[in-house]
Amino acid sequence: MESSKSLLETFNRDGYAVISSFLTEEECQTLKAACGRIMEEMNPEEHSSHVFHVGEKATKSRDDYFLTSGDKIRFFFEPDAVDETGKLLVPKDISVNKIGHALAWIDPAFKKVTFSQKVAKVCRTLGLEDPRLVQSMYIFKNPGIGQKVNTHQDSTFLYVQPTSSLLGFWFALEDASEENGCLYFVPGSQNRVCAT
Ligand SMILES: O=C(O)CCC(=O)C(=O)O
Repeated sequence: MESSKSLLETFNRDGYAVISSFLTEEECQTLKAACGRIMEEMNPEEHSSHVFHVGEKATKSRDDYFLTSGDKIRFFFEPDAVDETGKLLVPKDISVNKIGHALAWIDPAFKKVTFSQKVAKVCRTLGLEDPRLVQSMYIFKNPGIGQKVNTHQDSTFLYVQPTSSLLGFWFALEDASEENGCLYFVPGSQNRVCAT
């Protein structure tokens, strides 16, 4: 693992830092299994009318179900996974875009990793003094379905003051590449003001 000093330098310069193999293989499997259980128990009839849109249609997603999900586990479907009545058009296990937004508070497996000593150490290294966990999600990137999320600053979606105080931790639970929907960054873009 990178030293704390170089992690901080990289983060301050680029606005992000990658820590390889941060979670163990066992932790990744545990989180995937926990998500599998949550998906298994989910009844699509209760949730599938809630689709997650990006781009120009994004405002359609910001309904009450979305806006009141901050302390719940809720399911946001891919637009191509359901018809206009909410009927599933694809197998349930590839139908969801994301689960949010309080996974790490509610599910014990996600809570354990999120509040682990190694995450706390990264927080300290980056100079966070009183961090608050305001949102946690599981994002799927299922094959053959889904939308491209364009570059954005998270603080234009999740409003905090000052905007620079918003920090995201992203954990890749599988090897991620451009082919299967990896996260990507624009180095230095933390110093620019971007509109949504
Ligand atoms: O769904 C994605 O690909 C990215 C999501 C994201 O950037 C976010 O939720 O802030």
